[in-house]
Amino acid sequence: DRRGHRMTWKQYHRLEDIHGFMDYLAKTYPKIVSVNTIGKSYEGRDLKVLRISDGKPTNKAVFIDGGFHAREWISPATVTYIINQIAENFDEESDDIKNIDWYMLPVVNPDGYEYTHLTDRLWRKNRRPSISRQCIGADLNRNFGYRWGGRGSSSNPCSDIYRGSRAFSEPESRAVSDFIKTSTANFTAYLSYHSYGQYLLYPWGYDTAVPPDHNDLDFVGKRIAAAIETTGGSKYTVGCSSRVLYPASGGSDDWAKGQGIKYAYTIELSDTGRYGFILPTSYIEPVGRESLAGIRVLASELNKP
Ligand code: ING
Ligand code: ZN
Repeated sequence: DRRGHRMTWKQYHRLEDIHGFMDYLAKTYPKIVSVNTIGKSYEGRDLKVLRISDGKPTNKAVFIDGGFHAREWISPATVTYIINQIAENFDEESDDIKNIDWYMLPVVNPDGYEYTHLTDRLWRKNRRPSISRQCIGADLNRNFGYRWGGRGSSSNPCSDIYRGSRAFSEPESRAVSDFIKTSTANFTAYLSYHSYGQYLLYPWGYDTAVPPDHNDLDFVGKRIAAAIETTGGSKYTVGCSSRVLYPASGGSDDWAKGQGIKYAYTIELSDTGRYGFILPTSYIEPVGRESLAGIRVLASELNKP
């Protein structure tokens, strides 16, 4: 269309529209936006990360992803909402936002995402057949290599929480970890958007233990949750994932924390269960707006000396 892309935040969009939107931003704002394909999914789709940065060498970096689980459509919609707001208004943004290099991967699981649009709306995993070919898909959020294979994950390829045959057996989780590990960016926060339940979760997922700096994670998490509630009214429960939700090993936030990224969170977006995964499109803008308020608070916390 006139704007050069087809994204709206009034509908859920197919992968092609999301990728077209990212490429449009890179083309329109080449001084601050770039798009990098960090790998391919099992079925060969691009894994595209968008970077927004003014290039200051002193900037900290934040990695944000969405779409780990195919059916959680509000997640890619929210990540693209955040991208749109920061990229389109970068010059007017606060120094807190400008002092961060933003890396955003809206769809970690593009094969699953397309499958939920075409065949099975409630699909969760990726689309790689297991060795026995009996069942399809691994849970990408059980496939990361920090305490892989423990509680809250399954060795059964037919389970929705199948962990894969080994840590990073899946091309999608492997690409995320390779990118973060080899990047020269100074990552100090990692956010992974899921749905649903309205939780702001921090490690560890693999066990009910908490990291030594859990008070910092809890403090910043509660500030983010307060900003979300003030902006949009949604109440988020903040806590250690294995305690407030359930134990789950092989999650990306545990792995990010294990890499030394201090503020590692999994955020379960709206709602609390009325619609669940099938969240009406009228929620996209309100959820995006309040999530962006949370991001602004995170940025201000990261900019404190
Ligand atoms: N929830 C996350 C899941 O992967 C989670 C919750 C994340 C628990 C990280 C523990 C650690 O099960 C959804 N909705 O996918
Ligand atoms: Zn999820």
